[in-house]
Amino acid sequence: MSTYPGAKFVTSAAEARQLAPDSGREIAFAGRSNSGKSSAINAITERVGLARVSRTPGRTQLINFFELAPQRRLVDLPGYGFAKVPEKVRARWLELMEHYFNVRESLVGLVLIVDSRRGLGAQDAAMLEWVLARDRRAHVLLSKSDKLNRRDALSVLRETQAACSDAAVTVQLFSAHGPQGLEEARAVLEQWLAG
Ligand SMILES: Nc1nc2c(ncn2[C@@H]2O[C@H](COP(=O)(O)OP(=O)(O)OP(=O)(O)O)[C@@H](O)[C@H]2O)c(=O)[nH]1
Ligand SMILES: [Mg+2]
Repeated sequence: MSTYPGAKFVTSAAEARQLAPDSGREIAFAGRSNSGKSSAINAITERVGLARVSRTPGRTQLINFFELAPQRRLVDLPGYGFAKVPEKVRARWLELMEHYFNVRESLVGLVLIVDSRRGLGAQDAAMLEWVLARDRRAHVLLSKSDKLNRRDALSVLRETQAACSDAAVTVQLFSAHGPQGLEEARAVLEQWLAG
């Protein structure tokens, strides 16, 4: 049975005033477009199709809220880093993200999804700095680890751990398809959402 049998979609926000009520605790999932954010949410909650896995990266610029239990949420943030997006869309993304991270008191931590074949990029690092500057924790999922052999996977894990030296950041290998690292990821979320 799912760890979160009551998991459900709550609401989508395209702008600041549409955010879900800011109470309880929530964890945000961020990352490049196509890095596997929605797949990670589905795998972790064991709910196929809870978050929509996209075929057209970067098309939806929405913040999607999912409730695991009363007052406990996961948040699927719009991806960044995709090419061919008008400057206007990029500017709106930045505005919405800044607003979200500045106002959100219920935000306890960020799960940053990084495609293990690409490794940590400049925008990922900037995102980490953003949340650390706001005294939140971060956990990096090196996603799609099923696409790498064991040696390459361990090497990207070590490189990323070395790049993320802040004590508030942890890193693990993860596959939504493998599956690999599901229990490790769930344990982090459980701990963050407790209390
Ligand atoms: N092999 C493999 N493919 C994956 C994994 N996770 C996601 N994918 C694939 O990667 C693509 C993007 O996955 P999504 O979960 O939609 O990624 P996203 O980060 O939510 O993308 P956007 O919402 O567009 O920003 C899909 O084709 C997924 O099937 C994984 O662990 N392993
Ligand atoms: Mg998605």
